[in-house]
Amino acid sequence: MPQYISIMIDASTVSKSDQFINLEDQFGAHNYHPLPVVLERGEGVFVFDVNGKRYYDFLSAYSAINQGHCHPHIVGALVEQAKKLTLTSRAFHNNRLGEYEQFATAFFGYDKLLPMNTGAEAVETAIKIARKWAYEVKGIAGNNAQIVVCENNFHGRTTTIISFSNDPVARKNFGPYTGGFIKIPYDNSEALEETLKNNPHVAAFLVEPIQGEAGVYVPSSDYLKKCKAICDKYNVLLLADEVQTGIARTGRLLASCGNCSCADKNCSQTPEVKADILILGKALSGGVYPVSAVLANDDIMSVIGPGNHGSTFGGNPIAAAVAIAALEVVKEEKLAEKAHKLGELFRAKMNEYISNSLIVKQVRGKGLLNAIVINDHEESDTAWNICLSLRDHGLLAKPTHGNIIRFAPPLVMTETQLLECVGIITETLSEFEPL
Ligand code: IF1
Repeated sequence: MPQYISIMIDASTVSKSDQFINLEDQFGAHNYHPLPVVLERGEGVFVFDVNGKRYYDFLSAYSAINQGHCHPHIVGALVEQAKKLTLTSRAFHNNRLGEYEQFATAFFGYDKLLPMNTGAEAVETAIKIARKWAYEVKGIAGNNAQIVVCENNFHGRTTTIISFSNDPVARKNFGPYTGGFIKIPYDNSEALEETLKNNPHVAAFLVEPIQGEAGVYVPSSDYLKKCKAICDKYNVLLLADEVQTGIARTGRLLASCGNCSCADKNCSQTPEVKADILILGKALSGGVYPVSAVLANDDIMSVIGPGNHGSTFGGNPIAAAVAIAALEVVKEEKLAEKAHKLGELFRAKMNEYISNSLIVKQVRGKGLLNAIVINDHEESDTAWNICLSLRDHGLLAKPTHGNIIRFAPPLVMTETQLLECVGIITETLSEFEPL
């Protein structure tokens, strides 16, 4: 009997959601363990499942949907461009790429942009540029360049990137691993100085301004500033992976902006710390299309020449049109300012709850990238069960590292909606408090 017939028979006895889940289970590789909910539509801060139930989205596709689901301005740009020209490859020019590069370099304050598609590709690109710069500009002897990274980093899934991960689940049995990386503790500028002082072969320091996957760890406020000064002292490039923290998520256009209050003063285009190489992805397209980018000034980007690097889809006209629209939304709707204000409110409300809670230990984060720490051991299923209950109450979130729940709603949320969500979250949590 053909496979699809057996599925049709299942359909009469199994719930609608379970049918979709079973299909993935049967025909898809098992590289994820999703929360059991099947979504079919999104609008702004909401997603809707196949039964029409509405949820607040508190994951935003891991911060790709900062502009909200299916933002009409971004989807409009996608549709218009898709009807005209979708892909040329970089063998030929297209009439959208240059316009996008001009727009984005002005937006972030760099000379040049190198377009890619996914975050991991952009990280790989930054690593390649840094190594080439080390040999051709800094003068490190061939094949000796080292890149300093942080413990508990998350930069993507390629073989090189997982080589310098210390998450056994992401890395085990994928060797042999790529060499040339030195791992130091996060939020420890002394460790960086110590490493650079003793090693003339370091090309770059690759860092997340806030460690997302590790559980939303916000470093001390002067960490990046100190790191940048140390990097400058030893002629080492600072590579900021803002794939998750960038594009207004943390209350300013870029999280590497430091601890100034530019969200209030609208000075987000002149960050306090300016990375030598800026890595963007996710919300660069508002989650509408895979768009990533690496930005740098000419003294660094000029090491890349024809044939050194590329991608069939990188810089395609749809990506260019979508990214311009996505950045326009960030600016026009003042999403950095909104994330800053709503984030303060969210943490204040959660702290009120935590002061009388036994089940929640802490809330931490910046802007609308936040997490709560559940008072249980890392292997417990409490956080997972809380997320199942949140789902039943109409709010979607996902645990990270067992006992941590990340809360990252779209930035287009209103204050009234945020307060309603705080209500849903605290009510759900109270069901889990010990009696
Ligand atoms: C998954 C995490 C988030 C990233 C940073 C590069 C990339 C990511 C700082 C790579 C990607 C994603 C990937 C996704 C889950 C998600 C994630 F929990 F795994 F860590 F967001 F927190 N730099 N993060 O966060 O970008 O190639 O995926 O476009 O791998 O399951 P990508």
